[in-house]
Amino acid sequence: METTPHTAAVVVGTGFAGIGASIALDQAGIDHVVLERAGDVGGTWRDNHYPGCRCDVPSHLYSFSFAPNPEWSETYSPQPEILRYLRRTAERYGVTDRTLYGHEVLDAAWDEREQHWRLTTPAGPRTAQVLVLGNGPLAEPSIPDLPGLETFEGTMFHSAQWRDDHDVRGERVAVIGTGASAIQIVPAIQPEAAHITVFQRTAPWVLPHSNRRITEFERSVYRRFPAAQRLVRESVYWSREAVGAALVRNGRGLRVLERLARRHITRQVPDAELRAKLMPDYRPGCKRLLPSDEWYPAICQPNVDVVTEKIVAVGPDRVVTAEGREVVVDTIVLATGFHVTDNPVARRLRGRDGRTLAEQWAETGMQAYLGTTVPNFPNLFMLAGPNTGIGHTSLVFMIEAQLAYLVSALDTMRRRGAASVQLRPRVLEAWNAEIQRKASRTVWNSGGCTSWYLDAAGRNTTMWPDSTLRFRRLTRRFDPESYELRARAALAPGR
Ligand code: N01
Repeated sequence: METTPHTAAVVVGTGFAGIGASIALDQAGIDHVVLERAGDVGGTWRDNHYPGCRCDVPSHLYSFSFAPNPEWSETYSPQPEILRYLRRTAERYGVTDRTLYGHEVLDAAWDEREQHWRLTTPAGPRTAQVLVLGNGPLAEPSIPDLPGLETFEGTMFHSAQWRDDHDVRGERVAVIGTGASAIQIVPAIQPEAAHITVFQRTAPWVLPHSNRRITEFERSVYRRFPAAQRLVRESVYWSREAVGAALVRNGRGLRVLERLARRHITRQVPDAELRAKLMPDYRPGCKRLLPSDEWYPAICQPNVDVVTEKIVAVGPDRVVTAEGREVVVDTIVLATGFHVTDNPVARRLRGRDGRTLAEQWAETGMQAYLGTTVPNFPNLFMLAGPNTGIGHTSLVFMIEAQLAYLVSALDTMRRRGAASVQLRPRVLEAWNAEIQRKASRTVWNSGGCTSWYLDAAGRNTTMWPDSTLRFRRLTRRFDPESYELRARAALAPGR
């Protein structure tokens, strides 16, 4: 009889979170596999490869603290370089050897009797004592519910599913959305497309960018003196933290950002009518602040139009607006974001009482203690989970903090001979009350915009409303008193 493969832990996904988790577990001697639905590592940096895609957080910070890369070519790296970095890091630390590709987790159910997770994948079932989710909040493209979208006969794709085989040269293109993805795509394709119509529902706040090439001299210094790069990383961290404080405090700091952004648009958009269209009507930071020196100049080109009228229909060859405008296009790019507050993965996880995480969250909204653990889901550790989002700095910092917590938890389990740890409901209640109280004062909640930071009920279930340093302090060590520990068998031994 065939036995179901079992490992002490299973990690889901191979973005920064999954790769980081696999490295941390390996270093802690925990036997595990990594399940990846695609055929390559990289997560969001593999999937998002649209023209112009690059990170808007400086790479000296947007990388693992334990794997600096002295070879970054620019201060804000383009996507291919980040993907190469992730592949290289995954290979160097053996993650690729532990990864099973084409293994999407279709279902995961906690088995209370056996004290382990039962997973279903296209390659068959697996079990694992501990489940680490590194599937990421920005993984499931959100396709807008526009009447007639399915009748469009031209080429249409989401920004995260860019069709490399499709050439927009000489085409009439509609770009729907003006978020972080769109503002990178439009300047990249503007010189080639015959015409671009940008459909803007909400104008973003755009700040001047400070990207520049990193000289060969600087790189040679980083190669020879890694401490120099660590110093740069520190200084980037603290300057970003200052922006974070402005967003959280929602006070005077935002006025400085607003002045900068207003000066930027005034300098770059001479046409007063267009400028009025592009001027946001909410506080800066309420939605992600977007750095770009190329967005406004691209928008000002004669082959680009900005349409702010609501889209009411899509036909076989056109987009129709509420004011009766019909824009005939060859290609539609849906730069419309992701399912964040309604992550479909929550529907695939079944806890101790058989309910899915989506059902558990239906009443409360997404919430997890330290963005990591939830009651009724023993031995489940989420990375980049609820309220760990930060727009101003590197998510990799938050992920590394969570990894310290994970390793400390597994160490506690091993030392105490615990088969499982389960969060006490009252711990989550108190945690979430504090998060919501703090979030209510931030610009994300009260800045006068609607965004995916808030769920349908208006709760902030995504952003971390405090300093990232505090998050790191809170996650430094596992706190067993917040959990119920079940002692049935020791955590399966390591290698
Ligand atoms: O998605 P978004 P994104 N009709 O959700 C509009 C990360 N990221 O892919 O603002 C018309 O921000 C929507 O309008 P509105 C980063 O965390 C990072 O651009 O809701 N428009 C908005 O303009 C970022 O925050 C980098 O009114 C519709 C846009 O589509 C996250 O990914 C680079 C619509 C969606 O913007 C998501 O960014 C890129 C509809 N029905 C992305 N539905 C880095 O550099 C939606 N919209 C690190």
